Amino acid sequence: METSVGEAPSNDAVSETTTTTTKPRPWQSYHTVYTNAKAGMEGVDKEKVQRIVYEMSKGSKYFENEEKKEAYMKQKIETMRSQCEKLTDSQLATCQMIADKKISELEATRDLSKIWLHVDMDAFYASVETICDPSLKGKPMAVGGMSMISTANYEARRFGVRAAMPGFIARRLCPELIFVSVDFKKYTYYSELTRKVFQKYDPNYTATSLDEAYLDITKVCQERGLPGASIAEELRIAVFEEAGLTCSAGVAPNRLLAKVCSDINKPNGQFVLPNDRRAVMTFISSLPIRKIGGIGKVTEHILRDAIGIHTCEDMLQKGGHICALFSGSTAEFFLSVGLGLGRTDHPKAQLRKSISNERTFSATSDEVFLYQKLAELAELLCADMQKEGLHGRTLTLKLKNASFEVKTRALTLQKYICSKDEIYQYGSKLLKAELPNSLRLMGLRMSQFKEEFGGLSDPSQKTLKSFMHEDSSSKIMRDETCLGSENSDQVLEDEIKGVMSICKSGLVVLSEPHDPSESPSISEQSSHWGFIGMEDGSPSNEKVTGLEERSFLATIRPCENLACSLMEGIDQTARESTSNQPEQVLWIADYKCSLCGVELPSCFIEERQEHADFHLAEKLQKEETAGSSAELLATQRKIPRMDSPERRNSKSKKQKKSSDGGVYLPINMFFTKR
Ligand code: DCP
Ligand code: MG
Repeated sequence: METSVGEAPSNDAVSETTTTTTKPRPWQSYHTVYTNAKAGMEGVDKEKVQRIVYEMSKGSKYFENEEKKEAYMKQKIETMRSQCEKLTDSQLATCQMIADKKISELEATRDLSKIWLHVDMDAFYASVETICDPSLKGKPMAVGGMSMISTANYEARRFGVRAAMPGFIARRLCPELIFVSVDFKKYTYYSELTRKVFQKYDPNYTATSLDEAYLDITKVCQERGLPGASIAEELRIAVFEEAGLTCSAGVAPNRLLAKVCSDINKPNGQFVLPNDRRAVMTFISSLPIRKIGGIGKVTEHILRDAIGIHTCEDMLQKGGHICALFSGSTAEFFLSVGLGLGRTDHPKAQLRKSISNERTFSATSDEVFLYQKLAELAELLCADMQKEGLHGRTLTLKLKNASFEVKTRALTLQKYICSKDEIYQYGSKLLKAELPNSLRLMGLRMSQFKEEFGGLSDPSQKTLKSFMHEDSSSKIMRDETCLGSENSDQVLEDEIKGVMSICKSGLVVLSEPHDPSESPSISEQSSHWGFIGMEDGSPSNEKVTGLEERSFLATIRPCENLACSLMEGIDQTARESTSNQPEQVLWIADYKCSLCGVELPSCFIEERQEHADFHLAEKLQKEETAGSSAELLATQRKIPRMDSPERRNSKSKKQKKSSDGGVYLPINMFFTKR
């Protein structure tokens, strides 16, 4: 078992192959979730993985969407860069003062009195499968099938095989890969065994998924006069004795750091960060920002390429830029990351912030059908709201067009509503403005609930807070939209999208000034389908900030217009614990995919998006297969069974039988090509 104390991990361990030839290598800029390193992928030839993933998905809708996301990110970086250039010295100096003030305020909140332990099982599903079938030991194996794998053991990871990757790509990377079907009953059983152990160390432990938990071990350390390292070691041995599984642990003064630490010595290891400010600052000084829960690919790239922030410490060095360019809550989160701060209390149950539903259907511009869909959604939303006694006043319509472009349109009413007729009535107004359009998905979300659910009892009665927000139209817009992204991992969001106008009806209508056709991904990125509010924090439930701070910083920020025109938000997707249907996938109990049962905790932001994209691609394929001519069916789409006459006669060498009895789908059959 590996144990260590102290230093921060180095940047992603996956080796970057340097190029010596001048041949074009388009895959080098093709970064998907599949090409991200996970524990155990040290030494993987990243370029090879990128090339294979690129070649196997090129031309597919998935690929196109990835390209759009990439273009979106580049655009964000450019915008941010040009905003940086526009900052005058005096603006920067003022922002630096604001940052310094915020840093000292944050520093004053540092709590080093708690010892947190984050435990994460090693290759969980794969390890459970290996216990059940010891013949798998030492062989590269993945849990899942040809379409999607849930995890891979460490042997397979050496080939670049990882969770959320389609199985057919994994098999190309590792031809001898063994596939084992997912069996949640087993994982739940083993998870219960591990929890029995956690319970002994912290009866109030918080399990964030089947294989992960946070434990406050302060008391047990005190009572037994043992350091966190010993308790962690003991707990890991106890888990092994109880369940026969290894796990890794991180021990630190707060939850955010404990999570980072648990990944450092994976598998079967632990890392302890002492409860000492200097130790924390040293650890954080070289910690790549991507290691922090809540900072994903887009955020990482924007901070790195536009502002030059690579490590957590850089957040403090560039505090002036951060305060100039981001809203208060985001800036505060970044600065707190720079200080290595995180939550030290037990996460509390969160109030529902929104309720939503959505439906995917074959792309159509038939308005009768679309209004009928809207009526169904209104009825469903009304029923869901009634079950919980909710009355809301912000209604958001989400649309996805035939090319995967997502946009949201929201309106906020002066009164609270809950009836299906009212929802339909206002939903129709939003829909009407978007037609004609060919759509494949529609969703409705209600937020801003009555007081008992977190809203104001009388919307016409202003609190000081709402008054401050209403001081600036951009603030209203921001708080109403609180743009979160369901797309990939980005912390950042676009604040500029919304323009507010007061309609004759007295509605405050929020709309996006951009023509979504110009940059489709932008509307998708900016779509918020989570909840409104800032109660929650990063994926590891780190509290970020409240609205008070947001308005405080907004009012004193010298370049409000700049800040408003830039990015904001803290990985809303990750905080989307209350949304019913974040994508076309419904996450049961916020972690289990309703369509296939794959478990993805809310912190698997990229993976969730990829997973949702996968189902969409799958659905598209089915739709188009159904719509295709019989000839097309026979020649392109139909995947003959291994034992079918067509298959036996086929000369194709690409189709292989998977170990789980399924049929190997080559990429061009799996994804719908244009
Ligand atoms: N999981 C999944 N799909 C993903 C990621 C994870 O279904 N995209 C499931 C399978 C994993 C389990 O969740 O076994 C736990 O996820 P981890 O990220 O902790 O991955 P592992 O436990 O498999 O590996 P390790 O923690 O050793 O990196
Ligand atoms: Mg794990």
